[in-house]
Amino acid sequence: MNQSQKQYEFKNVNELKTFLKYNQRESNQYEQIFNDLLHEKLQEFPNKFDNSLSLQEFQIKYDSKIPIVIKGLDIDWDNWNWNYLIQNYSEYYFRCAIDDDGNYLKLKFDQYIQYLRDNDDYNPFYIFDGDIPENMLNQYKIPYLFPQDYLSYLKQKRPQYRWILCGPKKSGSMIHVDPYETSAWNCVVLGKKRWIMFPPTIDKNIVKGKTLINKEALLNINNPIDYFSIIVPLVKKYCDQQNILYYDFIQDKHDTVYVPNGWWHAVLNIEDCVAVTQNYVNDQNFDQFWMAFNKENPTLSQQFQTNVQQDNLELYQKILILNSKYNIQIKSLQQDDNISEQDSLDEFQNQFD
Ligand SMILES: O=C(O)CCC(=O)C(=O)O
Ligand SMILES: [Fe+2]
Repeated sequence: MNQSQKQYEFKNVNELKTFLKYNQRESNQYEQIFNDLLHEKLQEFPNKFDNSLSLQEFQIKYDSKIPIVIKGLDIDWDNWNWNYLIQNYSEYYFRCAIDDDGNYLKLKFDQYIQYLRDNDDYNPFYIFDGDIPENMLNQYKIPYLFPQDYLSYLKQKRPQYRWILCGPKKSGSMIHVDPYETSAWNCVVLGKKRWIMFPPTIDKNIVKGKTLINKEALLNINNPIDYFSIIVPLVKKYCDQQNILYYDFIQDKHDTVYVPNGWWHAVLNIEDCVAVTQNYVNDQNFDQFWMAFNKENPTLSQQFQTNVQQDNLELYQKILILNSKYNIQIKSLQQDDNISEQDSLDEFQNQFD
């Protein structure tokens, strides 16, 4: 959220749709396309582990390098079934849309659940909320593979970095790379997702379909079903021809997907789905993070460097070496310098939205 952004709360989905002047195309045609996607035969995902994968092996072989799936990590969330969530959160409002001005649009959870069950939209509203209720936060532990969390040095200036995701089948996320070279984990508590992941080296215009179909056709591709059914086969074909490694796979209930920094990904919820995701910076992606962060968000970078200087001398030394190696001009803030909290948040949050 930045200063000009607002939050609007809607008591039911019709109010929200009226506000957005929302009208969905005929969804009948999407039923068939979605069913075809469900029946597509995918290759077995190769990098599957259970919690016998050691932290050391993860860091050496996979972290910041290769996507993996870890099965059965979220045992703490066994009580998160639909009934439990409805009973405990029906009065809460969750962000399930953003309008063209970047305002956050929230719906009461009991109304959202009704919508989730009744809708036949081809691109349904998707709860994607970085403001997780306190009593929900207490109910999950960060998986043991992700102990370091350097963004915590931003302290109270830290922008949102973890999200609750809840959506009906057909909802999902369009192709993107997470901001500032952060890596992420994503754990499905209920339901199933289909993922496509392409490596950082692939041409951006190709993953976005720009060089693969004509401009007018591309304009209509604004939802995960179209991305998966029209663009994904073309990008996969290109990758096969060019020998580029990609992953197209299903994330089952209680699977945690690890997304290395820089990897492109799109997600389609193939069942009604609840997930939690968190972005992080650690030793493995720090160098890339620091370069990207300075370029895109100088104000917050300055704050970050100042806080690290106070709290972690070893990391601070690393920053100084990177600054000199890549000619990054950054001065630590003086003790009493106070950057505007809002400025720093705006710069960061806009990257995520
Ligand atoms: O919809 C999803 O599960 C993907 C979420 C995601 O990619 C993200 O939070 O950056
Ligand atoms: Fe993402």
